[in-house]
Amino acid sequence: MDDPRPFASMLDFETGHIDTAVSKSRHLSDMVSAYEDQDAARAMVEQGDPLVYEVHEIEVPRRNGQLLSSTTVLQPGRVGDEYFMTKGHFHVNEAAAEIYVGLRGTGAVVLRTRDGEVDVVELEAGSIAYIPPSWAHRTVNTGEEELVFYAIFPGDAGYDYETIEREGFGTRLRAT
Ligand code: S6P
Ligand code: ZN
Repeated sequence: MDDPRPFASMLDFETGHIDTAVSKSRHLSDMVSAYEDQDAARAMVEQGDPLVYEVHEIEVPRRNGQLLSSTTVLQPGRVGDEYFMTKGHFHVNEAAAEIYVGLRGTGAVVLRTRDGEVDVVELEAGSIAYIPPSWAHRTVNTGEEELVFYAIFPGDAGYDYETIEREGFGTRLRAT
Protein backbone atom coordinates (compact mmCIF):
# COMPACT_ATOMS: atom_id res chain seq x y z
CA MET A 1 0.00 0.00 0.00
CA ASP A 2 1.37 3.44 -0.95
CA ASP A 3 1.73 6.23 1.63
CA PRO A 4 -1.68 7.96 1.69
CA ARG A 5 -2.19 11.62 0.83
CA PRO A 6 -3.60 13.75 3.70
CA PHE A 7 -7.28 12.97 4.16
CA ALA A 8 -10.16 13.30 6.63
CA SER A 9 -12.80 10.72 7.49
CA MET A 10 -16.16 11.31 9.15
CA LEU A 11 -16.86 9.52 12.44
CA ASP A 12 -20.42 9.26 13.78
CA PHE A 13 -20.00 9.37 17.58
CA GLU A 14 -23.41 7.75 18.09
CA THR A 15 -23.08 4.69 15.85
CA GLY A 16 -19.27 4.48 15.64
CA HIS A 17 -19.48 4.32 11.85
CA ILE A 18 -16.63 5.86 9.83
CA ASP A 19 -17.39 6.75 6.23
CA THR A 20 -14.08 5.50 4.80
CA ALA A 21 -13.69 2.43 7.00
CA VAL A 22 -13.45 -1.26 6.24
CA SER A 23 -15.63 -3.19 8.69
CA LYS A 24 -15.54 -6.63 10.26
CA SER A 25 -17.98 -8.40 12.58
CA ARG A 26 -17.39 -10.85 15.40
CA HIS A 27 -20.24 -13.15 16.34
CA LEU A 28 -20.35 -15.34 19.41
CA SER A 29 -19.44 -18.38 17.26
CA ASP A 30 -16.08 -16.71 16.56
CA MET A 31 -15.13 -16.69 20.26
CA VAL A 32 -16.99 -19.39 22.22
CA SER A 33 -13.81 -20.48 23.99
CA ALA A 34 -13.26 -16.98 25.40
CA TYR A 35 -16.14 -17.41 27.83
CA GLU A 36 -16.02 -19.44 31.02
CA ASP A 37 -19.44 -21.01 30.46
CA GLN A 38 -18.87 -22.50 27.01
CA ASP A 39 -22.06 -24.61 27.20
CA ALA A 40 -24.08 -21.41 27.61
CA ALA A 41 -22.15 -19.82 24.72
CA ARG A 42 -22.82 -22.80 22.42
CA ALA A 43 -26.53 -22.71 23.30
CA MET A 44 -26.65 -19.01 22.37
CA VAL A 45 -24.85 -19.76 19.09
CA GLU A 46 -27.49 -22.38 18.25
CA GLN A 47 -30.28 -19.94 19.10
CA GLY A 48 -29.11 -17.33 16.57
CA ASP A 49 -25.41 -16.63 17.08
CA PRO A 50 -25.60 -13.01 18.30
CA LEU A 51 -23.36 -10.23 16.99
CA VAL A 52 -20.89 -9.35 19.77
CA TYR A 53 -18.93 -6.50 18.14
CA GLU A 54 -18.00 -4.72 14.94
CA VAL A 55 -14.72 -2.97 14.12
CA HIS A 56 -14.58 -0.13 11.57
CA GLU A 57 -10.97 0.57 10.57
CA ILE A 58 -9.42 3.35 8.51
CA GLU A 59 -6.93 1.49 6.37
CA VAL A 60 -3.39 2.84 6.06
CA PRO A 61 -0.17 0.91 5.44
CA ARG A 62 0.60 -1.52 8.27
CA ARG A 63 4.11 -0.31 8.86
CA ASN A 64 6.24 1.67 11.28
CA GLY A 65 5.46 5.41 11.27
CA GLN A 66 1.83 5.04 10.15
CA LEU A 67 -1.11 5.32 12.58
CA LEU A 68 -4.01 2.93 12.28
CA SER A 69 -7.33 3.81 13.88
CA SER A 70 -10.71 2.17 14.28
CA THR A 71 -13.93 2.26 16.17
CA THR A 72 -15.27 -0.76 18.02
CA VAL A 73 -19.00 -1.12 18.66
CA LEU A 74 -19.44 -3.71 21.41
CA GLN A 75 -22.97 -4.94 22.04
CA PRO A 76 -24.50 -5.20 25.52
CA GLY A 77 -25.14 -8.74 26.63
CA ARG A 78 -23.87 -11.66 28.69
CA VAL A 79 -22.91 -15.29 28.42
CA GLY A 80 -24.19 -16.59 31.75
CA ASP A 81 -23.11 -13.83 34.12
CA GLU A 82 -20.03 -12.83 32.04
CA TYR A 83 -20.35 -9.62 30.05
CA PHE A 84 -19.87 -9.45 26.26
CA MET A 85 -16.26 -8.61 25.41
CA THR A 86 -13.72 -8.49 22.61
CA LYS A 87 -11.34 -11.40 21.98
CA GLY A 88 -8.35 -9.43 23.25
CA HIS A 89 -4.76 -9.48 22.05
CA PHE A 90 -1.15 -8.59 22.64
CA HIS A 91 0.45 -6.51 19.91
CA VAL A 92 2.97 -8.61 17.97
CA ASN A 93 5.21 -5.55 18.15
CA GLU A 94 5.58 -5.41 21.95
CA ALA A 95 6.78 -1.80 21.71
CA ALA A 96 3.41 -0.65 20.32
CA ALA A 97 1.18 1.27 22.75
CA GLU A 98 -2.43 2.25 22.01
CA ILE A 99 -5.03 4.85 23.03
CA TYR A 100 -8.77 4.23 23.37
CA VAL A 101 -11.19 7.18 23.44
CA GLY A 102 -14.62 6.30 24.86
CA LEU A 103 -17.49 7.71 22.79
CA ARG A 104 -20.62 6.06 24.20
CA GLY A 105 -21.70 3.47 26.74
CA THR A 106 -20.07 2.03 29.83
CA GLY A 107 -17.40 -0.60 30.22
CA ALA A 108 -13.80 -1.36 30.95
CA VAL A 109 -10.48 -2.32 29.43
CA VAL A 110 -8.99 -5.46 31.00
CA LEU A 111 -5.20 -5.64 30.63
CA ARG A 112 -2.45 -8.14 31.43
CA THR A 113 1.27 -8.51 30.96
CA ARG A 114 3.05 -11.65 29.77
CA ASP A 115 3.98 -12.24 33.43
CA GLY A 116 0.30 -12.32 34.35
CA GLU A 117 -0.02 -8.93 36.04
CA VAL A 118 -3.62 -7.75 35.59
CA ASP A 119 -5.25 -4.31 35.57
CA VAL A 120 -8.69 -2.91 34.75
CA VAL A 121 -9.36 0.64 33.47
CA GLU A 122 -12.86 2.08 33.17
CA LEU A 123 -14.05 3.16 29.73
CA GLU A 124 -17.01 5.46 29.13
CA ALA A 125 -17.84 8.53 27.02
CA GLY A 126 -14.92 10.95 27.47
CA SER A 127 -12.41 8.42 28.82
CA ILE A 128 -8.95 8.34 27.28
CA ALA A 129 -7.50 4.95 28.18
CA TYR A 130 -3.76 4.44 27.72
CA ILE A 131 -2.59 0.92 26.88
CA PRO A 132 1.17 0.81 27.49
CA PRO A 133 3.52 -1.32 25.38
CA SER A 134 3.50 -5.05 26.30
CA TRP A 135 0.03 -5.03 27.88
CA ALA A 136 -2.62 -7.26 26.25
CA HIS A 137 -6.04 -5.65 26.18
CA ARG A 138 -9.70 -6.64 25.93
CA THR A 139 -12.77 -4.41 26.27
CA VAL A 140 -15.88 -5.43 28.19
CA ASN A 141 -19.35 -3.88 27.93
CA THR A 142 -20.75 -3.70 31.47
CA GLY A 143 -23.68 -1.45 30.52
CA GLU A 144 -27.09 -1.74 28.92
CA GLU A 145 -26.28 0.05 25.65
CA GLU A 146 -23.59 -0.33 23.00
CA LEU A 147 -20.04 0.52 24.09
CA VAL A 148 -18.40 2.61 21.36
CA PHE A 149 -14.74 3.66 21.42
CA TYR A 150 -12.10 4.94 19.02
CA ALA A 151 -8.65 3.31 19.01
CA ILE A 152 -5.36 4.74 17.69
CA PHE A 153 -2.33 2.47 17.35
CA PRO A 154 0.93 2.11 15.40
CA GLY A 155 0.68 0.72 11.88
CA ASP A 156 3.03 -2.15 12.71
CA ALA A 157 1.35 -3.16 16.02
CA GLY A 158 -0.06 -6.47 14.73
CA TYR A 159 -2.33 -8.91 16.59
CA ASP A 160 -1.32 -11.85 18.77
CA TYR A 161 -4.64 -13.53 19.63
CA GLU A 162 -3.19 -16.98 20.26
CA THR A 163 -1.62 -16.23 23.65
CA ILE A 164 -4.96 -14.96 24.96
CA GLU A 165 -6.87 -17.91 23.49
CA ARG A 166 -4.48 -20.20 25.35
CA GLU A 167 -4.05 -18.33 28.64
CA GLY A 168 -6.94 -15.85 28.96
CA PHE A 169 -6.65 -12.67 31.02
CA GLY A 170 -6.71 -14.09 34.53
CA THR A 171 -9.82 -12.12 35.42
CA ARG A 172 -13.43 -12.00 34.21
CA LEU A 173 -15.99 -9.22 34.51
CA ARG A 174 -19.34 -10.55 35.63
CA ALA A 175 -22.74 -9.17 36.51
CA THR A 176 -23.23 -9.27 40.26
C1 S6P B 1 -6.39 -2.78 17.77
C2 S6P B 1 -7.33 -2.31 18.86
C3 S6P B 1 -8.84 -2.48 18.60
C4 S6P B 1 -9.30 -3.96 18.61
C5 S6P B 1 -10.83 -4.07 18.61
C6 S6P B 1 -11.32 -5.51 18.58
O1 S6P B 1 -5.07 -2.77 18.20
O2 S6P B 1 -6.96 -2.84 20.11
O3 S6P B 1 -9.19 -1.88 17.40
O4 S6P B 1 -8.77 -4.66 17.51
O5 S6P B 1 -11.36 -3.45 19.74
O6 S6P B 1 -10.70 -6.31 19.55
P1 S6P B 1 -9.89 -7.62 19.13
O7 S6P B 1 -9.22 -8.06 20.37
O8 S6P B 1 -10.89 -8.59 18.59
O9 S6P B 1 -8.93 -7.21 18.04
ZN1 ZN C 1 -4.67 -3.37 20.26
